[in-house]
Amino acid sequence: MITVKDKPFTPNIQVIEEVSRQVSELLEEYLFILVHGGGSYGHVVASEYRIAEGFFHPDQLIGLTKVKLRMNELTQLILSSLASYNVPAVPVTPVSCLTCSSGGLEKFFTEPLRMMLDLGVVPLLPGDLAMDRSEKKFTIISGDSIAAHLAAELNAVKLIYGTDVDGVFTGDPKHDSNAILIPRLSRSMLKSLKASSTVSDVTGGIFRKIEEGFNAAEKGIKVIIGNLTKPGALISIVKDEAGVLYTTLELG
Ligand code: IP8
Repeated sequence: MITVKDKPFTPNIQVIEEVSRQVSELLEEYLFILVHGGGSYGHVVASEYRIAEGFFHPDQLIGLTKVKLRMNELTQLILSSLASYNVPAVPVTPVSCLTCSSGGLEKFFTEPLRMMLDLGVVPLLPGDLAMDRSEKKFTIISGDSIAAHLAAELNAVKLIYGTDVDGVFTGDPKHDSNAILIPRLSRSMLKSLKASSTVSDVTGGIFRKIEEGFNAAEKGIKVIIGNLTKPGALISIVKDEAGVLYTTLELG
């Protein structure tokens, strides 16, 4: 939702601004950690250098730099927008405070985040490259994984995944007019959904959100996948207001 996915390096400024505005309004009552993905920034470069596959050639190393350059650009745009709405956000770089093993998140040093939250500061984290303890040596850690991990570790009440459609559908709502929104999604429904999907993200697109989301839901967190391109949607979802469509992950 924060980038134009089929146009490399193109932000969706209007959406970034509207979400920033809503965060600033909600900050009077709620604490937030904001996590953003790679959109049409990080994924383009990560896939060019095959970073998510791990280390297999020294020519990939400059790809690490290029992924950071592009992700920093996107983080900077979001940070500027948050600052313009007076949101006290501080960017936190995941590659410096977490490690992975075989592509999965292994350890996260969350102390600085807890201290920021205590102070009313909003940590802003991107999906990132990460050092990997296995023979992979490095990998890409999705913002979706980071968000689910932090939600569980910091006892969040809600984990909200923002996207540009109303939630999870039976098909791709952008190409299939018969696709219907699934208001409550259970794990058992996932398999048939996967069979009908095409995914371009190096980290697995919507299914990553769903799978990571279920891990958080198992720890008692309410997990929602909703359309944050709609003005006011974040406020409605945070406050459980009626009238907004989304998907909730349901256990069992
Ligand atoms: O879009 C991936 O984050 P995601 C970040 O949340 C990079 O999967 C660096 C491609």
